[in-house]
Amino acid sequence: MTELSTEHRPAGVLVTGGAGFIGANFLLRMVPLYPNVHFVNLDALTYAGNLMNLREVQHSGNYTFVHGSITDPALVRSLFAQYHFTSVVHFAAESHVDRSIRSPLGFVQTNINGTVALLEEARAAWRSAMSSPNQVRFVHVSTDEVFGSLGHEGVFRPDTPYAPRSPYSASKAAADHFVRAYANTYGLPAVISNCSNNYGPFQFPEKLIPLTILRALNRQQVPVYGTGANIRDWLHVHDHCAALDLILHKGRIGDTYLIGGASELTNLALVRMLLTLVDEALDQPEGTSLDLITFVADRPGHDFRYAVDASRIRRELAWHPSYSIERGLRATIAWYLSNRDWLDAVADQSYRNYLNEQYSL
Ligand code: NAD
Ligand code: TDX
Repeated sequence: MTELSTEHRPAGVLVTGGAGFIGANFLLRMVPLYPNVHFVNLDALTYAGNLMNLREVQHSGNYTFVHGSITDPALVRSLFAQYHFTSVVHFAAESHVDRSIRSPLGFVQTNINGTVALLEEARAAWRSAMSSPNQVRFVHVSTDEVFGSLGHEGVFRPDTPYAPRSPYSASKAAADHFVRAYANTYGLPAVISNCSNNYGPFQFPEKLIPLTILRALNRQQVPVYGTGANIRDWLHVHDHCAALDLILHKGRIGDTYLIGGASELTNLALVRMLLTLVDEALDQPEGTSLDLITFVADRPGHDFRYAVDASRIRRELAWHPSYSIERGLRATIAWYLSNRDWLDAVADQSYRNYLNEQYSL
């Protein structure tokens, strides 16, 4: 279902989940970079939503925050009517695999039902615009986990069959299928991206990298699941956001772009490198933090390895990751060290009051 596209020129962009980790990094890039484009951030502010992430743009004239859920059709409809969006960039989701194992239903509600509700509103609002090429565009942000688990060899490609194995990845896979169904059945101009594990500023410290940094700073044990042999491909969030910027403007309607960091490591190698770099950043003797590593029970159904073939986005959109893993980890540690107020607010949960303080709700 590919069709060559010239550039899409967004005027108003609905960003869902923009108070989360990747969505916030995306807005921090896009709001100053495109001052003539209005960005509306619709976020339900679950535990993962943090308006402190957006302090740098919160007073920008081309940025508006709306507190609400993608599962609320009347609200989404009213936003389409008010802002006449040309584009949707859909990040909102429940994103943590371990939480999905403990309670899958919330993942069905947001990731599947919420995505379909959003697609319905886009379809209704864009009924007459959908036939004009590039007038409107729906960018769906998904994960490489929809393809399942690899052994030591091989990579995921855009045509790799879906084989999700956790409640999280099953819910993301279902969402991807609905986006394709809307493109095929109704002609909704959609592009899907499936990226590998992100890391960088503003990531909630339930995910491996910020969890390890936070616990090392507090001299707490760092849990490594199983033997630490599982492999992930790490992508710096700034590289991911640069890719999404290109996809929003120049991605081919109907296509799927795989985005990876070309930085595959076992979890144990990653944690060891990270702890060594933390020691360096804190001026501690090398190896001080390594004794914090603690092997714990494995994640049920733990996918062994993810790796993507990102050649399409490299070739078609001239994107490539700019961060090596070492440079990215150094920058990330430096960010967490110089943003202790953010880490403290997350640790003591006071970030949840930021909404009331800033928006007098
Ligand atoms: P996150 O958990 O940090 O943020 C999710 C955001 O969505 C939060 O701000 C939350 O408040 C919001 N949200 C949740 N339910 C909502 C609802 N019903 N309505 C509106 N907002 C809602 O997630 P993230 O790591 O920034 O991931 C963003 C997207 O990228 C997700 O779709 C995720 O599946 C995908 N993704 C993430 C990674 C990664 O490594 N973090 C990798 C690949 C894909
Ligand atoms: O404490 C831990 N110890 C540990 O060994 C945690 C939290 C994780 N792990 C392991 C599990 C994974 O193999 O580290 C690896 C990375 O774990 P997460 O940070 O939870 O990420 P992952 O499960 O790989 O999924 C992430 O990347 C793909 C995001 O959370 C998803 O939203 C994204 O789609």
